[in-house]
Amino acid sequence: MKKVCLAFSFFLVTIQVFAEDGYRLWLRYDKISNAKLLQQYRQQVRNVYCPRVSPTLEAAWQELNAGLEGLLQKKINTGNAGNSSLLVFSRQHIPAGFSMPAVNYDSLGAEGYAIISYKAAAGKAVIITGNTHIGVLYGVFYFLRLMQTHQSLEKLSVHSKPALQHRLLNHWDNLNRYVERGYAGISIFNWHTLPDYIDQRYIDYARANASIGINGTVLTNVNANALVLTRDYLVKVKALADVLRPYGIKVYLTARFSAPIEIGKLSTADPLNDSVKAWWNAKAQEIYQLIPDFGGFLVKANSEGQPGPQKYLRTHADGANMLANAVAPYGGMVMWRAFVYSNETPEDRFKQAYNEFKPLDGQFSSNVFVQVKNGPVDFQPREPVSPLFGAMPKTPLMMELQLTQEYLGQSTHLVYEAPMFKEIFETDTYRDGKGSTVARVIDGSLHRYTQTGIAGVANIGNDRNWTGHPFGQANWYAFGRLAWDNRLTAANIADEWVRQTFGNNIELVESIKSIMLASYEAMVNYMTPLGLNHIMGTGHHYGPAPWVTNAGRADWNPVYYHRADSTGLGFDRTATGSNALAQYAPAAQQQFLSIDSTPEKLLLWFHHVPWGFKMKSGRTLWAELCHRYYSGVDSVKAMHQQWDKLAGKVDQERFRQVQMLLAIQLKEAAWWRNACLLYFQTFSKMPIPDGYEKPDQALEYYMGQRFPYAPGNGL
Ligand code: BDP
Repeated sequence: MKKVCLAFSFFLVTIQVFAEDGYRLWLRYDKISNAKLLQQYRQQVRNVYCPRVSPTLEAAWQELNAGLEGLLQKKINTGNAGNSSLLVFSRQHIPAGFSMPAVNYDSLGAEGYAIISYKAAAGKAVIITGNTHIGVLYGVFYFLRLMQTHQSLEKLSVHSKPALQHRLLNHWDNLNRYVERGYAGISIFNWHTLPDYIDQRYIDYARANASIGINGTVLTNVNANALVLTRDYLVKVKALADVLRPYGIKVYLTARFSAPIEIGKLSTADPLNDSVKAWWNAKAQEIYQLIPDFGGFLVKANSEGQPGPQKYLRTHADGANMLANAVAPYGGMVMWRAFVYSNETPEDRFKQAYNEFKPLDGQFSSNVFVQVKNGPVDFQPREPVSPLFGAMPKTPLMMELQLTQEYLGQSTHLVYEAPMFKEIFETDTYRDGKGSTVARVIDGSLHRYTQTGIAGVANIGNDRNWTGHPFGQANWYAFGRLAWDNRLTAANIADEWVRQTFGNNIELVESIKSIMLASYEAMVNYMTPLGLNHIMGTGHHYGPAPWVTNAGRADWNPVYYHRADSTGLGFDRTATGSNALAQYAPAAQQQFLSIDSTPEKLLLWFHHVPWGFKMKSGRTLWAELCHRYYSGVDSVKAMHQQWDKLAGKVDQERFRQVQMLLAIQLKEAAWWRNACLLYFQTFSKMPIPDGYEKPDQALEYYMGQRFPYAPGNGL
């Protein structure tokens, strides 16, 4: 008997392992675990009326059907408008003679939805509706989320529309499928087998994105390859566009500025040259013939070696407008990146994007976005916000966030990014008085932008679970949810995600949430506390290397950023230093003017602080630095212990995966702490305070580490 049981349980485990490989993301639709609730839901959702009059409503029906069958474990009957308890239709298809409950369609815009409970002749019913079919699909995902997170379906009265118009993923995927800063396998876009082979993953990718409201995707790397603009590739792009379209997702491509030379055989890419303009116009026409709703181009120009208009002594506006004119007749747009800095310019790198773009405000065509990274340098664990936010009232700014954790532990560290996104959104730029938050710049309410948007650099690859680390999925999820509604809290979003991804057991939910919510600050502490930044390894950006002085250019060296010397630590960006502070609005500058007034979490971004300076805790800067590094590692220890307690409550496969990854994170957190403190100690000349476990290796050991095959950094 025992043997049979063992064999049986082995069999079960095998099934389980298969089922919980993370592929289903947050769209798992497993049977409602609470018997009473299941009973209620079954009574509430009987017949469904959903006329499948378009590919989008077909997708809505498919999702609803799969979702409900999974959650309720019963066959779903289709009904008519009179006898159904769930009705799904758009404003154009209100059934004849149907007495509609009050829906404020005018408040829903082009993508919003309403979900309303009402009393029908046949009993209680719910309608999911919107002005458009895509609005309805979003509503269906919302409804399924309510059930997956065990919410009540009674008295629903939801009206929701997105805060931003363009909610995009940016894939940094190359045509050879290598993903720049990708830590989850190779690209999901298989250019070799497209257009004839449509991987199920494309459809599941579309579903996942639609479920969180993402409505656009840039398929290719910002370090662009012109080949994607050739006919051979465009037919492949069209195949992807066709798959994504029913889910409301437009495709975009990166445009290599020198494409007219590389694939067009012209001798120049000068944006004011007539043949160049004609080439791009013809290219746009060719693209739109294949893909009538093509979104447009994303461009990295004159940045890190990418070609651009400055080679021809033209401005970024000249370059952007030329491309914008080419796509304008078809309703396309151009996202022109502000991530520019030059090694020929001796100016503080922090200041360069602002110096370059601020003077161009007002010169861009109306279908151009300037796309700005959240901070002035480069996706560091914690950055102040870019001074461009609020400084370009006449130019819609699109914010670029990084979901792939290039500088945040890549895909071995559990770091939930929503608290960071929220911190960025809530920062006050003071550009138009108090309350001029970054969120209000981006959602256009501050300067009445004519178009609004946000982009997240994707963390997706062809790993079975999409993101490498199972918790990387939460960052993709949180990005979409916040792009839709930036008022959601990091805790709300974590709650939703955990319930859908791991289950609704309250103890489990609370404990995973607390791990997630502690993780961002923990990572900042063990990597770059107090406003340190850019002290990672060269090239691959893996691990600590604050000692590096020999990178290709001055502003790639960690020493450029931390400026440690015998007197102290940090970069003076006040008037006595680079005066980058002057780029912020006066009221925003105020808080950073003196060491005392600067929030400690950003201190070393703005000040060179003496080692002996007394911090708010009463500790010296050096002792505080030690304290932060040690507490960061302690937090990871606590996260690890909390996770261990979930044994048996999380499926075995994901439990083990996360457990092993947390062990790596703990090891690497201690590595960051030890390497950084030993290095900075060579300047502070102060001991690591008593009571702290001492580094187990000497500085030379850490400095001698090499990682030639660390992922994410080119082929
Ligand atoms: C940096 C990445 C580099 C990207 C660049 C960019 O290290 O791979 O190409 O940003 O955003 O963070 O263009």
